Amino acid sequence: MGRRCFIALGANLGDPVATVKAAILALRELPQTEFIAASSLYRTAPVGLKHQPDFINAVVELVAVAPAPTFLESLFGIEARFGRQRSVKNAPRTLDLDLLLYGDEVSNDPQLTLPHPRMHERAFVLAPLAEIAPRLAIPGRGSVADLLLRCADQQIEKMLSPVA
Ligand code: PH2
Ligand code: MG
Ligand code: MG
Repeated sequence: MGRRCFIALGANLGDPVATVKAAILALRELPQTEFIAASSLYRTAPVGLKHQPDFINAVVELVAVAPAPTFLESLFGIEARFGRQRSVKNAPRTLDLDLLLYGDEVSNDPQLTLPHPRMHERAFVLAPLAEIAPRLAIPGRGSVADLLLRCADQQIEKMLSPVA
């Protein structure tokens, strides 16, 4: 059986709007997955990073059949195609794809922690997630809608331009 997966997209180098739109298309075309939904794009202030450009963020939902580590490898493949250089942690990036949720799987593996360990406190993840999955709950954390209310101090702006 396939698992319902949510992937966060983020970019703040080059042309981040074009990159995130193209990455959404790449996710739509991943083999052995069924595309379900993409959120709007959001322009967001950097969280936990100083002196970096604003980000463009979005969230995609799809159903995947590959095991989580294999699926994560396919996300790294898309990051690499978009020129992601893995230098220092949290460097500005052309494209970051984070696996937020893989069904209801819970994992403390440092290579792939599920749910994503910081998603519950980040408006740039929760707002696009709430847009496409308003009744979703994060295992161990609570409902996305409730968690988003606690992030009211974080600056994010929903963009009007269509994603595709
Ligand atoms: N990603 C980070 C750290 N901070 N801030 C915003 N606004 N958007 C991001 O995607 C983001 C961030 C680490 O991946
Ligand atoms: Mg990230
Ligand atoms: Mg990442």
